[in-house]
Amino acid sequence: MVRKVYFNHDGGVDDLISLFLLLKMDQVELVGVGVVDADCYIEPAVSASRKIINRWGSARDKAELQVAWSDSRPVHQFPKEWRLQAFTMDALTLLNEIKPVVVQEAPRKAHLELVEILRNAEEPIDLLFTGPLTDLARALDVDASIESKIKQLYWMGGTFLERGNVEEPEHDGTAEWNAYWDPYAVKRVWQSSIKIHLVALESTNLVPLTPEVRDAWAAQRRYEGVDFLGNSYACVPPLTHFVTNSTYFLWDVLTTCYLSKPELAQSRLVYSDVITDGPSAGRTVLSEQGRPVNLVHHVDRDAFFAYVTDLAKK
Ligand code: AGV
Ligand code: CA
Repeated sequence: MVRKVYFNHDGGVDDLISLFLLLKMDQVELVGVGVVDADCYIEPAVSASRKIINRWGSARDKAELQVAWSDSRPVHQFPKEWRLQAFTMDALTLLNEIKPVVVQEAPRKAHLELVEILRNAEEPIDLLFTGPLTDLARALDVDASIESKIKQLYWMGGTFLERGNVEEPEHDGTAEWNAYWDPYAVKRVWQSSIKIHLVALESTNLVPLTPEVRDAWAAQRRYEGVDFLGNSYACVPPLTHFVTNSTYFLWDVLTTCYLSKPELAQSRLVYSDVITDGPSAGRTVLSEQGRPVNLVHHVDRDAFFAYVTDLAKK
């Protein structure tokens, strides 16, 4: 059975690898891609997205799938060093070999494009968000009736651990970055009745990029897609001695793989809320009065990496 999926991302290495893997999944049909100016610079991130679809998309993808620019703005901006990685991705030889790039940009801003896609949908669509939730929050504000067209939301974001991954002045370190970038958007989406799968730091902490993973990909670089994985993850620092603020995990790739293969991971129902202001801005908290979310808290690490590598070989 083919599933229709809308993908909204923010141009990081693992966001763009997620797009690549979605195109490799037989059971997924992408119906739209939106790019947010968050953990990237939007121009190279839109460009790299179009090139990835141009190289690995089906004939239908190349003719019909469009990439929309978001004009959503941060409450808290990402560090520039991380945002610059999109330029390296866009310049990889694998993305610049095939010309012309026929994949089009969408005619509307990303959140309005999402409204349009959902309004025109004959059946409910799955949403995959691997950056901040701002475009979804804004789409719901434009037309709340689109909720009925959303099957489920898969979001990389949040954590209920004491330690998040934000290390910024005036913050207490309890938040995850996608939630911190726009906590109000999380609050808005939490107020909806959309079914939410939360791929939080509980599970993504189990899938760091390591030198062993890199070596395994290097050994299989004769497969074009595995070479793409290896070159892409060459842009970011692995876990060697201990976890630092820049250590890279496969956050978004885990979220993308959970969408198509939930048996890789374990989840449980929790009730949650989000703090929007003050030193804990962006922190997701457990609360009996909160809304239900399916928290993905564990993953079979080896099965996950095997699945990613197998998809890339296809
Ligand atoms: O918080 C994880 C999110 C994911 O969507 N992003 C990166 C992934 O795309 C922000 C982020 C947290 N730590 C980072 C991040 C780091 N060390 N480098 C780049 N981005
Ligand atoms: Ca991301």
